[in-house]
Amino acid sequence: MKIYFCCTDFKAEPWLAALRAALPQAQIEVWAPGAGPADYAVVWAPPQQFLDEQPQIKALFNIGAGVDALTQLKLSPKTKLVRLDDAGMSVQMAEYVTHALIRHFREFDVYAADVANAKWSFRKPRLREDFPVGIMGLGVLGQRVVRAVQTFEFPVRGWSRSPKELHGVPCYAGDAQFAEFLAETKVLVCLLPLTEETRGIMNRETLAQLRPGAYVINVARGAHLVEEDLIPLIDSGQLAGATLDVFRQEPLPAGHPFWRHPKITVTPHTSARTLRDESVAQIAGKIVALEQGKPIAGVVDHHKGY
Ligand code: NDP
Ligand code: OXD
Repeated sequence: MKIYFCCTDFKAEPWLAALRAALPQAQIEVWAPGAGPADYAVVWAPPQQFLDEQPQIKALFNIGAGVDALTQLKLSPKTKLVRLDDAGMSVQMAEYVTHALIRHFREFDVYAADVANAKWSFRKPRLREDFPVGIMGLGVLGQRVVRAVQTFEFPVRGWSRSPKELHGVPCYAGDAQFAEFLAETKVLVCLLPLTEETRGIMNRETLAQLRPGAYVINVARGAHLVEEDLIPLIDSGQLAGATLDVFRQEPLPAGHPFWRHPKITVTPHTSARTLRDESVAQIAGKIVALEQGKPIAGVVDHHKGY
């Protein structure tokens, strides 16, 4: 069995070593243009040439949860595309989102500024009932974040494409219930896949439907947010601020206004990192299952785009 590794932005050597240890029977190499046909590939943002040259591939394993870098290429709907299914990312996402939520709710940035000036100050306690958290995307990551937010007793609601039943969580689904979901939300968390339906979903019109003084946490993809619309909404007081981990252009350009806005916190696409050992174990297990003709989880629906 032959497997190619074709991952932009990842150092190949440690991945090759881990994959070879997990699948000793396989021949595993870095893909190069013109290379012969392989059975499987481990990919992250591969070039179109790779897809064009490897139409026979039995499955492409994306080493991330989001497959938008692949769905924007010309990809045969027959190609089995498999995304990472948690693989250690959901607990990281839960940490990141609860950290951003609690930092905002408890006004820790204000304390940090006071402490920097040796000022001993207190803020008036706020009520968590006044900070209902709305999570867009109730998949693997969204549902883990719901649980984390519930631990701290914030009211939480969720929105997804298809209806869901989650214990103690009002769930909204589809376009018809989007406005109702937004109207009740004070802290909006985006954990959607980037598809043609979700691109630009956070914009002037939708963000203005949140509760006044709402806060935005975007941990999904930069293109979910119409970036030009955010700062005017914050400066007018309609929004209280935002924590952003993802951007339309990454790395975020040095001159981008998000870097220096006092009410925007920027992190470098790090909310849930791909963990090599967990990812390799998951991918190797799925390759073995496919070779035995067994079904696997995490196969992307080309029609839905995630
Ligand atoms: P899943 O596929 O498990 O979940 C996606 C969720 O989004 C599902 O609940 C789905 O609804 C919902 N959804 C999709 N389209 C729509 C729509 N048009 N309207 C309403 N809801 C919709 O994905 P994961 O939870 O594993 O990952 C989510 C995203 O997080 C990834 O696609 C990626 O972009 C991002 N991510 C970011 C990382 C980072 O470091 N910043 C790390 C990892 C992931 P339904 O349940 O009905 O299908
Ligand atoms: C992912 C990511 O999609 O890291 O997994 O963004």
